[in-house]
Order: sequence, then C-alpha cells, then structure tokens
Amino acid sequence: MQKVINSQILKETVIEAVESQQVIDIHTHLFSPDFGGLLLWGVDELITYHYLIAEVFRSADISYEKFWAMTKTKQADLIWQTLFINNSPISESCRGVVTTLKELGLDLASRDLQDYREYFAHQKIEDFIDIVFDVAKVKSVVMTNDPFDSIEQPIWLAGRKGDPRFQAALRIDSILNDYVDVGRDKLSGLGYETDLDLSEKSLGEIRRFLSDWINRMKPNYMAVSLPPEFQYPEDSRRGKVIKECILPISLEYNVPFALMIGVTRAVNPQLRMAGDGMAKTDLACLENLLRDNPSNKFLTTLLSRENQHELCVIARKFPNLMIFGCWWFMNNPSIIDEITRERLELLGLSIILQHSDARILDQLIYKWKHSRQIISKVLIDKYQDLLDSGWITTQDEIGRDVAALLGGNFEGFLQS
Ligand code: RAT
Ligand code: ZN
Repeated sequence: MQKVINSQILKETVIEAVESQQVIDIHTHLFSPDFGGLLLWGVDELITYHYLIAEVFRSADISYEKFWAMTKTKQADLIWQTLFINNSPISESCRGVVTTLKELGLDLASRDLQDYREYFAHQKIEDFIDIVFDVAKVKSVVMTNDPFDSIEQPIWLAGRKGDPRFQAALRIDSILNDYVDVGRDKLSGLGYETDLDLSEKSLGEIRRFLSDWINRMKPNYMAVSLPPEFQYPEDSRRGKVIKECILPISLEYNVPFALMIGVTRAVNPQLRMAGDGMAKTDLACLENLLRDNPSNKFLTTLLSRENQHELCVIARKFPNLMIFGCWWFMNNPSIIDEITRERLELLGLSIILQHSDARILDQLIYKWKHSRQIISKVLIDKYQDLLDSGWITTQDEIGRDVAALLGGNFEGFLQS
C-alpha cells in the first residue's frame, strides 16, 4: 500500500528522502588513494582550502609573500586564529569547516586545532574514505583528471585500477585554453604530432589523443572551464579543436562534453589558486553548439548568477543539454536556494541538482549536508504547491524524484 502524502507528513517525508539518498557527485577534485599525494584530506587541508585563503587576506594583516612562505601548518594556524577565533566563522566556507568537524564527532567547544590534528593523524586513509562517504551519503564521486599531470599520467598509463567509487572525467583545459603555450607541447611530449597551425594532421592527432585517453580513463565526460568571453563558433584554435576534434569524438564514444563557463583566471595572481574571478557570458555560444550538434550530449554549469535564468530557458529548448550543480561562487545557500527553485520551476525534474566541487575529501560532508538542507526546503515548498493544487502524491513518488535529482538523472544521461 503506497503511503499518500498530506500536508502534515510532507515535511518529514521530503527530509527523509533527501537525507537518506545516496548521491553521485558529478564534479569534484578528489582522488582515490592510488593517486598518492593528490588525495587531500585532514584539518590543515580543510582550513587552507583556497576559498578560505581568499578570505583570510581580508582580515589578517599579512603580506602575500609572507603568507606563501609559511608552511601549510602555519597557514592553517593563521586562518584558524583569524577567521574562527578572532571572528565568528560565518562565511559559507568557514561554516563548512565547522560542520565537517562536528559531523566527524570532534569537540567544537574546545576550538583546539591541535586536538583536531591528532584525530586526523590517527586515521587510516582507506578507513577514513569509508567514514566520509558514509557520513556524507555519497555513492561515488567524479574526479577531475588531467592526462598531462605529472603525478596522474604514469598512473593512467600503468592501467589505473583504483577504488571504483572514484570515477574519471577527462579535463582538457590546456588543449582548449592554452594550446600554444602548454597544450601543444604536452601533446607532443606524449607522442602526438601536433603543430601550431592545427593542420589536418594535427587535428587527427588530437582526435587520436582523445580516443586513446577515453579508452584508457573511461571518463564520464570530457570537461573544460571557459572564460566569459568564450564564443562558438569561434575563429580561434579553441573553436577549431572543439569543432574538429571534441565534438566528433564526444559523439563517437558517447562521452558528453561538459562546459563550465564564466571563469576569469588569475584576476589577482597574488592569491594564486584563490585568485580567479568570474563574469557573465553571452550564451549564444551554448545555443549555437546545441542547435548545430543535436546528436551530441552537453553538460553545463555557469559561474555567474546573472546567467542562470537564461541557462534554464536554453535547457528548455535543447534536450541534449543537462544542466548541473551550483558551481563555485554559486555554491552558497542563498544562491542555491534561488537557482534550485528557478530550475525546478522551468525544467521540472530533468536536472542534476548539485555537485560538490570538493577538493578535500572531508568537504564532501559539509558540501552535501548544507546542500541537502536547502534542497529539502525547496522541495517541501514545491510539493506543498502541488498538494494545494489538488495533486495526490505518495512517499514512493517523492523518493523516486529525489533519487533522479541526486544521481539518477546523471546516470540516465550518460546511458542515453
Ligand atoms: O571550485 C573550485 O575549487 C575552483 O577552483 C575550480 O576548481 C573550478 O571548480 C574548476 O573546476 O575549474
Ligand atoms: Zn571544479
């Protein structure tokens, strides 16, 4: 007998469905232990997350030079003192550390960083991964894999067989955004004969590179982050490689092309990885790609709040576009709340609600806990509106919908 939902039990039903759903995290920067030092975890990594580095310079009286000369432990000490002790940790990135420590069972009352370090020092990474996946209720994560990275490359070439909960995504930024200074050299270094003019031979070699690495990595998708001025079609090397290499290979192997648009890299280079900014994009680029390549599959997330409504309208026009997550500067409660509502209203359940972008394993805990809280709130409102309109729904149907939004839609899109 299916449990019919009324207003009295709606809230608890939605919260239970959202809280218990195992998620697929479709974009992270995490790595499985076989990637050695690329897998970041522990309290010092949490506190020196680049989102927090940007914040510490706003409050601490320290020069960039002095900060970067410090060890990670000293940087963490400074950030802890500045953002958690001298000030209340209100920002989303600070609150994330608080939630993570709390969910791991650490004593927040002590505020003793040394104690927290001891806890992590006693963890064995394989067990700790299980703890984090369990607490965060994450089924699997998609990594960001750079075939040119000097640590990653040999591991892939040796036929990586790591923890299958960590799946691959083939990241191709250097080929598309930095072909002249980086991409071409790296391709040549791997034996792909490419020239600066992108002759027919070079284009063939780039296609061969993509095929080889798709066969090797079995990526969920090929991904690139793009600046706000990105256009398509584009009279540039990037435009040519997308048209002649990425799109045909994406189609041939049924590996979607993920475009993450809106980042302006190194707005303040002194901040290093924390120094990137953003701006809104002319989304004609996306419409052109989708219209001209109806058999290709695209995943997209955007960095500018101002682009989000337009993105929903584009997704209504093109079923070969799957929009996903609240990316980076979008991943804050007020904005997640707003754009999740907007997306559900314009696109119903045909979206991937969220990804974490976690760089540090432990962050899966807070990123998903915070997101689930907002997702529940939004869904309660949406189902309440439906009940008020006279629709009769059941617990099973709500569970089905939540499962789609937090993972099923991604799997379905990959398989379609
Ligand atoms: O969210 C982040 O940590 C950013 O630094 C980027 O990694 C961004 O998500 C990207 O994938 O380029
Ligand atoms: Zn990312």
